[in-house]
Amino acid sequence: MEFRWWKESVVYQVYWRSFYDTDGDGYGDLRGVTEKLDYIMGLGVDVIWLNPFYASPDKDNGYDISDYYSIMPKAGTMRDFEELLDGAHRRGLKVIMDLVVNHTSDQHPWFLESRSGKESPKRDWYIWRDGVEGGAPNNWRSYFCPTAWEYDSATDQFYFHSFAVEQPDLNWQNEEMRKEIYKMMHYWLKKGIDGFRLDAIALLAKQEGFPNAKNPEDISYLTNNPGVHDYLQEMNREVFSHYDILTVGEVAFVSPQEGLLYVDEKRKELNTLFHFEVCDEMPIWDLKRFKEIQKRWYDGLWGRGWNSQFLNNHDHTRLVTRYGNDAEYRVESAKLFAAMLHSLPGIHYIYQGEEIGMTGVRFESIDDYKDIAMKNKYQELVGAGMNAEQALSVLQPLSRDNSRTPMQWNSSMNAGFTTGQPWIRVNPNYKEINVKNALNDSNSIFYFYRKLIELRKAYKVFVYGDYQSLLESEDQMYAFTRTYEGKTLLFVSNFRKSVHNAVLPRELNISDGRLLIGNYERDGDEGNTLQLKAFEARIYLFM
Ligand code: TEU
Repeated sequence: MEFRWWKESVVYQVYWRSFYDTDGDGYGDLRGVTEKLDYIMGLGVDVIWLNPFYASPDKDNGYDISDYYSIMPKAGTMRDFEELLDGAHRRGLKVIMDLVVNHTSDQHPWFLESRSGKESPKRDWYIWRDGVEGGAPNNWRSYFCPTAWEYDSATDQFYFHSFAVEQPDLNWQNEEMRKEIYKMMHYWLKKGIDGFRLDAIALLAKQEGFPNAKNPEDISYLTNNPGVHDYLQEMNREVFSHYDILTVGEVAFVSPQEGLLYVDEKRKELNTLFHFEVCDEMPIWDLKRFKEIQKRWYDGLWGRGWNSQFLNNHDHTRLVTRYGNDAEYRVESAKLFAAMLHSLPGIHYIYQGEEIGMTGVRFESIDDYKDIAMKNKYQELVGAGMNAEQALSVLQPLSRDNSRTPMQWNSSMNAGFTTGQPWIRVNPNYKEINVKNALNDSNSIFYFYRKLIELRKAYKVFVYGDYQSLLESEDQMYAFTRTYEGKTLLFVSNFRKSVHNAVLPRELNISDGRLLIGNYERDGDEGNTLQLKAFEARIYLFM
C-alpha cells in the first residue's frame, strides 16, 4: 500500500462551539481553538477536524450553510480562521474542515433563487417534485423528520430534504451546481487547509424516480445510491487529486464491500470513511458484535483501502456513557476503549473531551436540549400521543447533546468554558472531570491517550500491522494481534466488572513480550495466562 501521511495520523475533533469561548458570547470560537492549540498539540495528535463554521442560520449547528465563503459571526472572522490555520501549521498540526455539500441552508441565495419560481435558472440546483394525490411525492422519511419533502406554496411543488426542513438537498445531477461546489473546494484548499471531512457524502445520488419505500422507517434508501461514485470520482479528479490532503467521508448503511468502493486506493474517490455499523447501529455495547464488525471490515478493506476508528463524535453519546462505564469504572473503561481503538487498524479519531473521559448528560427539561434532531423527534412522539416525560426519557440516552456540552477546562464557573451564558448547559460533573485535574494527575486518561499516541509514532506496527483476532469465543474479552516487519503487538482486555483470566495461544508467552501500556499497575503475569481486572486492557510488544 502506498505511503500517505494521513495513514499514520491521529485526528482530534474540535466542536468549536463547545470548545473555548474567548469573547464571552457563550459560544466557543475560532480564537478559542487558537488559544488552545498548545493543549491539543500536547496530546500528540496530528490533525484537527473542525466542525462547520461557515455562515449559517445555525438551525443544525452549522450543518446548514448559507455562504460557503464566509464565517459564522459566532465562530469569528476569516482573519481568525487564518490565524488558527497558521498557528496550527506552525505547530506541525494539520487542519481539516467539515464540508456539507449534500445540502445547504434554505437561506442560501442558491435556494432562495431556486425557490423563487419554476423558471428560475437555479430551479434545478435543488430537487423539486409535484405532489402525488395531494400529498408528498413519496413516503420517505428524512433523518430528522417524518417526511423528506416540504411543500412550497409559491410554486405548488415539494422540495427534498434528507435532514431538516431548513436543509434542502442539492441536486447533484446538475453540472453547473457541481462546478460551483468544486470551485469552492479549491478556494479552501488554496487557503492551505489539509483536507475535508465530507458530511453525509454517500447521500449525493438519489434513487431514480423516488419510488415509495416498503418500509419507510428504514431510511437506508437515502444513501449509497447508484451514481454516487461518479460524483466522487469527478470530485477527486477535479479537486482532491490536485492536493496532498486527507478526505474522510461519512458513509452510512454500507457493507465493507460497498464501503471499499469509496476508499479503494485504485478508484480515486476518498481516502477513508466513517461507517456507522457501530455508532448508528449498535445502541449499547455488544463486544461479540463489535469483534465481528472489526473482522468483516478488516477483511473487506485491508490492503486496499483505509478504515477509521471512532466510538463517539458530536452526533453520538460519549463513549464512556454509552459503551463503557461512566460511574465506578469511568477511568478504567475510558482507557480500555482508548487502547482498543488505538490498536485497531485505521485512523484513530478523538472527540474533544474524550481524552479526559467526559460523560453524557441528562437534562431535566426538553428546553435544556438544543439538538434539532432530538427536538423534532420529541414533537413527533408527543404529537403521536406519548406523554412528555416519557418522550424525554426515551430520547435522552442517544440525544446528540450528550456530546455537545462545553469542554470542561477547570472547576471554575461554567467549567472555564465561557465567562458568559453558555449556549448549552455545562455537565454538572465539571468540578471533578476537567482538563486541569487531568493535567495534574500523571495517571489520568489524558496522559494515557498521550502515551498511546507516542507509541503509535514509535512503532509502525500500530499503523501497518496485519490484524488477527484471538479469543474469538469469549464475549467479554477482546484480544488481537497486529503484525508488521517482524514485530507483533498484542492487545488484550477484559470488559467485565470483575477479574477474569485470559488464556492466550501458547506461542504468545507474555514473558517474551514487553508491556507497552496498561490501565492498571503492572503485575506478575507470566506464560500465556493473564489475570485481568475490571475493564483492564494491556498492549504488549513482541519482537
Ligand atoms: O450526520 C449525518 C447523519 O445524520 C448520520 O450519518 C449520523 O450518524 C446521524 O447522527 C445519525 O444518527 C452529519 C453531521 O455529522 C450531523 O451533525 C448533521 O446534523 C448531519 O450530517 C446533517 O448535515
